[in-house]
Amino acid sequence: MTFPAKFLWGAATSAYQIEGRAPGDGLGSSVWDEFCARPGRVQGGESGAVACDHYRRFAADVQLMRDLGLQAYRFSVAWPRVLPAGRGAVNSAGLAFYDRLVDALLAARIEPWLTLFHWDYPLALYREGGWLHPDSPRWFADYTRVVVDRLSDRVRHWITLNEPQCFIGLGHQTGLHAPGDKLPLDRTLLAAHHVLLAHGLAVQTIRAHAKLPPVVGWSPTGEVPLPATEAPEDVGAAREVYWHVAPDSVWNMAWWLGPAVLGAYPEQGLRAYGAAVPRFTDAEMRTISQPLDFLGLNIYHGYACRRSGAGAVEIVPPTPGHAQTHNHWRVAPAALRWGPVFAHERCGLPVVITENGMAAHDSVSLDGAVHDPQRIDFLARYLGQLRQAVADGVPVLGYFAWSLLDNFEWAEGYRFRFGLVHVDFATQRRLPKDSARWYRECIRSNGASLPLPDPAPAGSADLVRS
Ligand code: IFM
Repeated sequence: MTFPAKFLWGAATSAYQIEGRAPGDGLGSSVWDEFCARPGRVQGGESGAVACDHYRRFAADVQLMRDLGLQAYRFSVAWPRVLPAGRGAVNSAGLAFYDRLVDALLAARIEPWLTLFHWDYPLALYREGGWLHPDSPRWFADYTRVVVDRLSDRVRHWITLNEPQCFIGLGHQTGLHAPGDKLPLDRTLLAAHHVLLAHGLAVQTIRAHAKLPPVVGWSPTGEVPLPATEAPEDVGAAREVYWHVAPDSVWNMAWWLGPAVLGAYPEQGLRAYGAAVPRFTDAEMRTISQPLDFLGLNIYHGYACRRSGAGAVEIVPPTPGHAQTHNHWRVAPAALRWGPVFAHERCGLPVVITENGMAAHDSVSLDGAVHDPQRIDFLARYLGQLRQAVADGVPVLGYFAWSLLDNFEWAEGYRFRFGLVHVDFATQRRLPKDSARWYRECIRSNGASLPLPDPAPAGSADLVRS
């Protein structure tokens, strides 16, 4: 059991989390700049003002990627860096940065995977109504056009939006992320509808204007329900939960993948949300459901489900003391099998894991190295399960580790380190962790260096074993 011959190995980052706001380059403000300045919203009052200073250090960072043997690098473009007011005047210095980055990647034989939106929404547009504004899908499409016109002679791989569940759920419904809104459900769903339209228009824009034949997808996320055993009834229970829409939350796959991939909001979701569903037209649904080349999945954690004797679905609590990451996410390797399986069997698209990784208690040891055996163990277990998804018949095209660098973890500030490369935020010194060397060998061998037999048990037995 191996990975396909053309399997692509990469690592991912996002603009606000690493670039920093090098002054004097014409960058506009994003909702995250404003949110970070509000007392008490971000751990330690921290922000992405400097972050990894990647804007100035990108060339050395590309060299790090080369040393790691990366075949692909997923980054995001900061919308307010390109269009400081979100629309209208283009900041040529901002676009020139992405030019240089893409050129450096190609010179290092690293394929650029470009995400158009990873949460740093232009503050000026937010003040005009943001994702609630009926013109917001068009604003995003116009921004997409600017990026495509400039970079599509070299960039082939495009991701429209990263984790809509997060920037709408946390940003607009619970207020834990920028812009910090706590909208009622009907307004939240209106913003979500505009996000879906923005995705569809962006796909159309890419396909209409890209110079190189584009490969287009997007990257939803979610905790994956896992069958407690491989018995068909438990697999069925997990599948049912995977596609379920809870009445008060946008944390699900169905409300996002239904329109974007299958052309319709899910019936169960329409019933669950009821009167809060925005008005929409058939023409809008056609705009949203553009053909995609792949489905990006950001997968970190999962929880076990089973079918009870009475036929109901039960969520199975984890064994006390079950392994967790530093930020208290449950370690659940089988998520990287069942997430792709459930998504692919309904959507029919090839899958790319556009994010996976963990926050660990990383620090520089007395010997000067960063030893992160838990991350190595985590990656080995999860990749073993991804290999199982491939064996199950899912066309998995690639895998992006989150993240290349330790970086700004949103409302958590800098306290959770997800990088393969350690960053000393006082000096900006980069130090590849043990996991970076481990990942390099995994890439070099196309996964053959992973332990066999699979280190993680089948199903999610690791979550429910007592
Ligand atoms: O850091 C984030 C990233 O921006 C989006 N996906 C999850 C990561 C870890 O929380």
